[in-house]
Amino acid sequence: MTNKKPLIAVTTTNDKGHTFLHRDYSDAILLAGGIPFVIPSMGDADIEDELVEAADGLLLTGGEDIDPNLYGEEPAPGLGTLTPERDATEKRLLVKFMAADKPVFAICRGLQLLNAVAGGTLIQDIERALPNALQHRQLAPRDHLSHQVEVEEGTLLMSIVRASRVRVNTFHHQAVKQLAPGFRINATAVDGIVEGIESLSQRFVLGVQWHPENLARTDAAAIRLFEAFVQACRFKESIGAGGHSR
Ligand SMILES: [Mn+2]
Repeated sequence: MTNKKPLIAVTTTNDKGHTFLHRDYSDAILLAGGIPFVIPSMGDADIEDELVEAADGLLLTGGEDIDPNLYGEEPAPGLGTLTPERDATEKRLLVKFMAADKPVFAICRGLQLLNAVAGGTLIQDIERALPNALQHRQLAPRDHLSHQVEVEEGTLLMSIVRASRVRVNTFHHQAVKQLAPGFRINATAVDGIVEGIESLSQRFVLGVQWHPENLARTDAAAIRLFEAFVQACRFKESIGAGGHSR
């Protein structure tokens, strides 16, 4: 373990010539003791390799819908805006960070990308697929805690939030359909919508469907998520039995 602040690669949306990141993401990393390192969409494999080597962890942020081609489905009515270049960049980075066993924290779209890249599928539009589901696209302010999620016992998520129920904000219309192999569900809403997943084999590959970055100043579970992620990024190798060391 080192006292140096870990460097966290943070993914962004490229839109109309701008690289866009909501400031709450970088503020939450700073608050948790990390250094946010904002990365644009890229296409250069050598640069990406160097980035993965330089960075201590990857934060996959929220954004537009995941291209259903990524999980072997055709576009359905209700599918929103796609950002294929971002999908491609994030997919390559995710695979490389996971291969290096560096921590990945995936928020909202990030969780969906994680599940798709790891071999799962997505509900393209919750309202169409599940008309009786809760409202998962809240119209309340970003930091309003809209719905409850039940946290699974014995999960990494439970060890971080230390509560079997948390209230969360919600800004998504897509969700996990089929869970990726090698992952487990760690949180669920009362309507059955998956609200969190984590890797069974990697030391810290965790996704949440809500937006803890908007809650980092006000909600204990939210800041703990960022602190646990940044803490995991301080370790250069696996801890404990069963981990592989380098
Ligand atoms: Mn939700």
